Amino acid sequence: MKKKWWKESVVYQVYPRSFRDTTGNGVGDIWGILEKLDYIKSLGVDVIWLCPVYESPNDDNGYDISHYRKISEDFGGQNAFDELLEQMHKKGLKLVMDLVANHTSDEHAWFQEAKKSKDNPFRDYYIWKDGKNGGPPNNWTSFFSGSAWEYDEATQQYYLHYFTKKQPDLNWENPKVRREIFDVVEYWFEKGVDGFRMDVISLISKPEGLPNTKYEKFQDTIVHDYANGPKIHDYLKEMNQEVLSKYDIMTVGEGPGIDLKNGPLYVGEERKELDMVFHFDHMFIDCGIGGKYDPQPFTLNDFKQVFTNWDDVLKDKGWGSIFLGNHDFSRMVSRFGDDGRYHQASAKLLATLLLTLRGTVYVYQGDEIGMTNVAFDSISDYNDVETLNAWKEAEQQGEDMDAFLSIVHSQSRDNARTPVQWNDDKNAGFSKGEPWLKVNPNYTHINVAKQEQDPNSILNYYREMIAFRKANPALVYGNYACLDENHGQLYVYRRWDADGDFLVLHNFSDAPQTFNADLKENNYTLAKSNLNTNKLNNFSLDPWQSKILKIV
Ligand code: ISL
Repeated sequence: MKKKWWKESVVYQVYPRSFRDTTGNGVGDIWGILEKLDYIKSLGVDVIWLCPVYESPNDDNGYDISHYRKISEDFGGQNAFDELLEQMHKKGLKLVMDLVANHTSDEHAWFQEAKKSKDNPFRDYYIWKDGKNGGPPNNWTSFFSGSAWEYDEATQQYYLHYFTKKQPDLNWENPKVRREIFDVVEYWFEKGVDGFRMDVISLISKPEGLPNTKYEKFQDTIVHDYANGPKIHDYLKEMNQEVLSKYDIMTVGEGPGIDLKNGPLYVGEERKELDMVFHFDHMFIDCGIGGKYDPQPFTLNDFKQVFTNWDDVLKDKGWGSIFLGNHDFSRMVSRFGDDGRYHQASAKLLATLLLTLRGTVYVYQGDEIGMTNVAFDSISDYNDVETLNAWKEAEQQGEDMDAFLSIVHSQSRDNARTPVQWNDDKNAGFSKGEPWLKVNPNYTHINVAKQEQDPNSILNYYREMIAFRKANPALVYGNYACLDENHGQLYVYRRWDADGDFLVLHNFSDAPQTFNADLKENNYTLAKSNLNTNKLNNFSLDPWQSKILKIV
């Protein structure tokens, strides 16, 4: 496997709206990121992925861009951005931006033109169709509830929007659209940006003829109808050739509908498309027919299988990305760990997991202190458009709304968007004003300032684990083999190459567990654990314990 800086990097994801507000308007800003740059650097990470900071009416918090070359004044404008890039580079940090090119905002100049008339030169930048039998052109639904089509009275046609109706999909069939996007990418690379995370890039090529979907489960519709369209790889190859290949940058494509079969097609090194993708196999592991708002139990074995299968399909071909949370899902410790009694141990276990798998590691802001889900009493405290639309739909369908509120508590994207908990001052030290989204009341005991003081904190454990990974390249590049596929509580794997050999054990339960395996031929030393333990170099684990054993 060829060595590359981005394979060895640990990426820290910043959702700027919730990171740190320096102006008191309740919205995080780039000046706030600058203020905390030394903190980010102190984690030992190499790259910041910055969620969208462009001009936007914020129907979907910046994922609806109205100007691709302008930094939103809410976030501090171009000056703040230039300063951020300069300071980051001085400190040896790289900056990856978010490219949202499946759709624009309906307030983007292109769409404003496009909707003027059927023969407007920009009409073909978007996907317009006549209705059928007095309704939309097909039965597609939006990611955020309701039809994926919006009727435009003035020109009497529908336009396609996979997300909100304020996020019309671009028509990538149109070479002018592709040129516009490639120019945007080039514009930011020329400014010195080090890469792009490409939003829903798997959705840019639409299926021929836009046929009705026959699937009941939305996840299936995504895989079979919306994602991986017939021209997707042509478009990515073209983008690579036209612009990506000319710079020493990294790309990670976000990919609903990317699966084990097509994943390697996006990131195969020979194919020259993208460097990495985010697949969602583990993130939708608990979704039922109704999708995210229809949560179902899952097993640890299914969870392990996802990582094992992906390592298997990518090894020797391309490179993976390892993440357990982002701004679209609930908090990883609440979801895959235990945010009650074993909060600290399980948050550290998940950190150990993240930092010992093969692939580039992405840490989402706040996870390094074990931030948890929140449970607001009223839907009026929620902001996320996905949550609010799902709520409206459930109301219309006459669902039990008390029960639905508890689903919101576990599933809402706002779980990951509550402001970062810096200290126990008012608003967790996030803002002197009224935060755009309430802070999680547990900030009084879960916060950065407190964890800075505690050598055993989750925060300091992240620092240690990041340093540990960097000191042991076998954890980055080494082979991976899962050793306990059928154990319901343990996840045990080996990572090895010429540089080192490790056995990594995790106990995903609140009871002690022992790994029974005949591995006696080796000698083990305990290289790291998330718990202070006296059971050193054996295979017994306390509740939510991780151990990294060095094989000598
Ligand atoms: O959040 C999800 C499920 O609840 C995902 O399906 C998510 O909508 C999907 O992965 C796409 O996410 C990305 O594009 C969206 C934006 O709202 C998300 O924040 C972004 O990460 C539209 O741009």
